[in-house]
Amino acid sequence: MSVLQVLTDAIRDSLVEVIDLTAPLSSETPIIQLPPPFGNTARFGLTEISHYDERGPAWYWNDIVTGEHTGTHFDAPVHWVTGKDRGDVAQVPVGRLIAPAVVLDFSAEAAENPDFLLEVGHIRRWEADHGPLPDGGWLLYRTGWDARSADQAAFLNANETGPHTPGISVACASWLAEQAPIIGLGTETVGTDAGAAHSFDPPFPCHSALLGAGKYGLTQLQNLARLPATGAVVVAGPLPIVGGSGSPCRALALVERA
Ligand code: 23J
Ligand code: MN
Repeated sequence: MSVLQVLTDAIRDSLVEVIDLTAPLSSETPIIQLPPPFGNTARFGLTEISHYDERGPAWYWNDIVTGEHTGTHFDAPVHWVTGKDRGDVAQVPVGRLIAPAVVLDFSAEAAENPDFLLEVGHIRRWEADHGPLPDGGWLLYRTGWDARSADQAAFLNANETGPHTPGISVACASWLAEQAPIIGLGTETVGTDAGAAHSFDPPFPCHSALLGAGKYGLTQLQNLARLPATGAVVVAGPLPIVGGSGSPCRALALVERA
């Protein structure tokens, strides 16, 4: 039997489970909030065109309003100044949108400390137990933050010193960009960087290093708790927005059930 026949049979028979990693898109979906003087992204919104009425008696449809970086979304290299000469979201090779993924679970650490930062040593210890990070695949960073995603205030977790959400250290971001074989980093938080990363040196090191190295970001993921540490396959579907810096994205995982 062909590989694809085996796969589709396995999905039909629930030997391969399809898990949705995507947050529902609505006007309630949390968005990042940058301080002045920076610009901010739009909330997701629907504008009704017709609803089986005089504007269209047999059809319902909407226009959508959204930022490229609203909700579960894909960061393309050109999103950051370090990647300004690299690809936009329409130029991501489609073969990279289906890739293996590993899940590193630091939800206990993040529950203790919302500013928890992943270090290279954490990844090295994880690799000692589970093997190397996947060549051409995703590092999905579980922090438990998806449990907060229905509530913008809890999700951004900001106080007078700014947002406090878990992330990746400067050294670890450089290492993931330059040394690790991954194509990208997926997180449960509003962006790939820690809430406090505005004051890191350099600021926003995940964006800076990974996108500068031509790697990708995938954010506001859900249901990583349902994935195994190794062996999942991620299917990511950003829209091919010509010239776009990113896109809302349907992210699915395929997981083999024993
Ligand atoms: C612009 C500036 C800073 C950040 C971001 C965007 C994101 O997190 C994003 O969605 O790419 S941290
Ligand atoms: Mn983004």
